[in-house]
Amino acid sequence: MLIEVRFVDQKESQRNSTAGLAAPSCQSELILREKHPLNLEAPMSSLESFITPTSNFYVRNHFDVPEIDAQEWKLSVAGDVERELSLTLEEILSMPQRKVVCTMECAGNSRIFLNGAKGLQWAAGAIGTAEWTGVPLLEVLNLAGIKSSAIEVVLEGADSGIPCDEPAITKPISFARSLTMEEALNADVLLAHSMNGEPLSALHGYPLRVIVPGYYGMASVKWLKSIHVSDSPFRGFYQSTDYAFLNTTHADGTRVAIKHSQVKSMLLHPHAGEVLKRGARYRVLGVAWAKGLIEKVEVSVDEEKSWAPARLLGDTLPNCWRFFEFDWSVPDVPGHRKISSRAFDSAGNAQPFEHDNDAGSYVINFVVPVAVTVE
Ligand SMILES: Nc1nc2c(c(=O)[nH]1)N[C@H]1C(S)=C(S)[C@@H](COP(=O)(O)O)O[C@H]1N2
Ligand SMILES: [Mo]
Repeated sequence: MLIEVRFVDQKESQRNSTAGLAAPSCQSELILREKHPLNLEAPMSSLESFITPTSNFYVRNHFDVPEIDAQEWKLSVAGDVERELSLTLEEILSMPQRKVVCTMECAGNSRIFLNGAKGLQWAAGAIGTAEWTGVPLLEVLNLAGIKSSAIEVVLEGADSGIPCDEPAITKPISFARSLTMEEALNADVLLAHSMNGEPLSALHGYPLRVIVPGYYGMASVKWLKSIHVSDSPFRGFYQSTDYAFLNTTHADGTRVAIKHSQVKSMLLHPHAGEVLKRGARYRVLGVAWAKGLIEKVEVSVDEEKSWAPARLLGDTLPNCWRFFEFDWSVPDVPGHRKISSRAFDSAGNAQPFEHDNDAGSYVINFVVPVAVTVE
């Protein structure tokens, strides 16, 4: 299989960096976090445009990328439906289309800030924003006809394997997640065939993937092979063991799935370890996102004693990140300084100062100060 991105070795990029973050430069290579399966992270320096170029968009795989022949490929729709379907790509492409722009973040993004939590050691670049084109999932569900007994829609990818560090699992499983009926019928949930105007690449789910705007990336199942409409709650591994809250359980004792993106912001300039000129005027730049809309962002340049509003840039778009800036008069005294940003969403949620331990090594959205040196 051809991989169309170039990437740099993680250790190499760490040598040139502070706190494990890729050294900011104009390089656009993804950082290799794991070879088998392939996991790639965007360098922070490549996250400054509203749309993330596909070549800089992070890749999160649990298993090897499946090889799919689009001529042979079919999407099966079964379960609690009036008519079972087996749709070719051509048939899907002839259905009503919709474009959705949204930010997608891996639920494990920023894990390095948990200092040793198990899992891939993502810095802050397992995030990106893209324009997706596809058929709303509800169009396919309407075509099949949902029975009144249906409560969930299970979306299954064509990739499979045995998850590592899971002795209880001895046979290959596939990557699958479910949506409640209400979630599945949101017109913005797409079966996407294109990303940023081009057919999906193999790494991003060719020929068809799910896009669930406003949710962490795990909901957006790649290499979709089947849709199963179900009359009972799905309790698959990636729904109720992995990507699930530790101390929050259903009545049957299984864990509650992680779903919505929680409000978060990060600074792009300055980056950790940056050296700033004393007395200079510095344009602090960052980005904030949440499910829904960002209401405001505040910046602190005094160790989080006081906060001042940042200027939000660009238009406000649901489920999309929003850049912000803040003019800082760098103090005239040399020394170490810390800068923090904190986002608030329109649903009234504030970015927290501490990690929610119930989320385990996921949902890492707490405020992380950036340490700089004034010279
Ligand atoms: N079939 C399948 N879908 C998947 C995954 C996977 O491993 N297999 N990873 C999920 C996770 S955890 C994330 S964060 C996103 C990443 O999408 P990307 O690789 O296009 O950035 O895909 C999701 N969909
Ligand atoms: Mo993820």
